[in-house]
Amino acid sequence: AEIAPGAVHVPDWLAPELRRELLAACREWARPPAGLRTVRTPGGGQMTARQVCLGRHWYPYGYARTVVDGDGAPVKPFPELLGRLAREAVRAAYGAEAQPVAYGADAPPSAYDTAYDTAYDIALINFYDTEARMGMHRDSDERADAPVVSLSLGDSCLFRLGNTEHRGRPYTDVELRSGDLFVFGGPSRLAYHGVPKVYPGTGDPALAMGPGRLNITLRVSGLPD
Ligand code: MD3
Ligand code: FE
Repeated sequence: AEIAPGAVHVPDWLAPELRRELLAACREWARPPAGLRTVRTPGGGQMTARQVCLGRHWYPYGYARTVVDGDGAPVKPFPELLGRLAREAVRAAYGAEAQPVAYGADAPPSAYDTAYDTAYDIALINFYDTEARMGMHRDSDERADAPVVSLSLGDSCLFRLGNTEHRGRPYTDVELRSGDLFVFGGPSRLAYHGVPKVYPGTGDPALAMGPGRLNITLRVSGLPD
């Protein structure tokens, strides 16, 4: 379903076997060094969702090769499995008609055209316990306009997609469940968004994940190698 221009929700997209594989991989990626960490915000607060990064380390507000605000370790590599998954996800959300006929100078200036030949190179994985939230924000630290791909595992949440002007209304609320895909490109790439609530006990019985929610976002950094 297209929730807003360029924002496409594909419920139940991940095959059960792939959900299990991703959960197991997330548990490995969460281990130190460069494992799960609490993100401190510039105002002296901290995010309630904890995070692990692959490819590049995100910190407010930029990307680094090492965990500059944690153990200082080199960031874990971005696995090719996630690169393939990202390209498949964009194709699933936008369909074959979104495939670029031209790439580069001749391509039309829309994020719909940029995705397929673009190398996804960053994963930000957020771990929500049942109390965790994410306030309304924009993702503007990437230097590329390729769509952000989001995969959800575990407990359901309330996801809020706002507008590109400010944090407030109008917004559209969507429930995200285990296995759902969401792709945010085109006019929605810089929209405000957040996670106001996790719904305890709504998780995926087939996953045996325990309470909480996992979200994997796949991104194109636009940064030099
Ligand atoms: C809409 N994560 O990591 S995923 C984030 O569920 C983030 O953990 C949330 O916001 C989560 O930055 C939401 C959905 C998402 C991700 C990126 C977006 C929505 C987006 C970028 C632009 C617009
Ligand atoms: Fe975000």
